[in-house]
Amino acid sequence: MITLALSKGRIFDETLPLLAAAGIEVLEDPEKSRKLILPTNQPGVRVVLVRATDVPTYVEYGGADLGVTGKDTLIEHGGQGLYQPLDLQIAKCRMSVAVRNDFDYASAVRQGSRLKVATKYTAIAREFFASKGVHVDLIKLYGSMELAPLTGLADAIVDLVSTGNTLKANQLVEVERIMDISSRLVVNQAALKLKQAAIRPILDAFSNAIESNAVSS
Ligand code: PRT
Ligand code: MG
Repeated sequence: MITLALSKGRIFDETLPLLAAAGIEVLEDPEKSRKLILPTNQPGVRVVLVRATDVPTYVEYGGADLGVTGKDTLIEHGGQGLYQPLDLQIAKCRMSVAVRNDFDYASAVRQGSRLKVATKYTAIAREFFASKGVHVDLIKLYGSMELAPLTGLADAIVDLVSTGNTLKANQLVEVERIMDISSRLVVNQAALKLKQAAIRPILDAFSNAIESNAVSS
């Protein structure tokens, strides 16, 4: 049995076409079912639904053989011990710094002021501001980062941006792009060896599907 860990929402939705390319069809809709283990049309393949940030943990410890997870999650929670063979080019976004549109970020940075930065991504934020030589006080949040500059909790946030609509709706502006983000396939090291015959064709099908998407877009 091959177990694939996915999180509900964009990662699940955007992985479906890749699975289809490998001949795998998930037989239940996670938005309708309450099941956490979803069967597929292939008796030897199942999908488990976990929180996005738990995907690396499931795969590392063998609760799943394969998983799909954002580069943000891999950097923040560690991808050590995971084989990362493919950038799937899905769930694309960017990690950025944003501030209130009336906040003079350039001057604050130039004057060497201490910035208060709220984020769920403290490792990425710490590393980014350290590399710029900007002093920061990091405030760890678990969601709704956009609220922090509006309430005076922080001067800036570090968060994922895709369309930019959420920032705009909250009078925030993107002032720096830290890195581009997409989702990766991660594979349990032992499974890769022991279940090669089952895993290899999935990797190949995914990789061909990514290539033809790249050609057509
Ligand atoms: O939401 P939940 O707390 O359950 O978990 P999660 O946020 O960890 O998972 P999920 O499913 O929301 O995101 C899973 C992965 O999708 C992330 O780890 C990213 O790699 C990727 N991804 C791609 C995104 C976005 N795009 C994205 N736009 N993750 C989150 N967002 C959020 C962002 O944080 C911000 O609040 O969407 C909002 C901004 O979107 P725009 O379009 O308004 O700019
Ligand atoms: Mg989310």
